[in-house]
Amino acid sequence: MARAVCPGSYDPVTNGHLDIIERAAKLFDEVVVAVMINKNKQGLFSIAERMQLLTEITDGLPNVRIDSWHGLLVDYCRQHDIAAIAKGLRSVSDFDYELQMAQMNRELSGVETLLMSNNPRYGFVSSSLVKEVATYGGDVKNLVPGVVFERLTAKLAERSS
Ligand code: COD
Repeated sequence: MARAVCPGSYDPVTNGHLDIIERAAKLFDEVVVAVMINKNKQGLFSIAERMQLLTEITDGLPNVRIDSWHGLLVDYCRQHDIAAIAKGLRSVSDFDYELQMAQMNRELSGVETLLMSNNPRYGFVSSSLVKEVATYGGDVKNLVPGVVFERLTAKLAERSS
């Protein structure tokens, strides 16, 4: 079985992420979307909330499952018999960083990385920009799945009250 992992912080998942997950799901028998836990970084959404959002938006993709992991991505790949990491590329700056990680991951474990060109519609979209724009009242409705928009709006309202 050909398995891939789509790793990320997903705080929160955006339409750019979803596009990559959907396309990876067409290429592999199974795709695991792994929410990587960074204990030094306080997110807006908890790991459980990010996983719940990912579960809801990938409901229609039967070969996609959601998991979380703390530690090296290559250790997750080894433990789960995953041969490929699937990621999206937005820009030249993404490329430099992603190439470095791809080479390190291959050196450490032999796991290959598939870098997929982003959907140009979402080339400027990142979780951090979405959060910043939404915090100041900007409209991010077209940049994230509907359920993410609802929870993001609710969370920001809760925080400011
Ligand atoms: N369009 C297309 N793709 C996108 C978009 C978009 N608009 N936005 C994001 N992506 C893709 C990118 O491929 C990105 O890599 C991925 O989605 C995840 O994005 P984020 O922002 O949710 O997550 P990051 O960038 O914080 O994730 C970094 C990782 C957690 C994947 C990385 O740090 C990691 O693998 N950490 C685990 C520890 C480890 O193994 N470290 C050594 C690495 S060599």
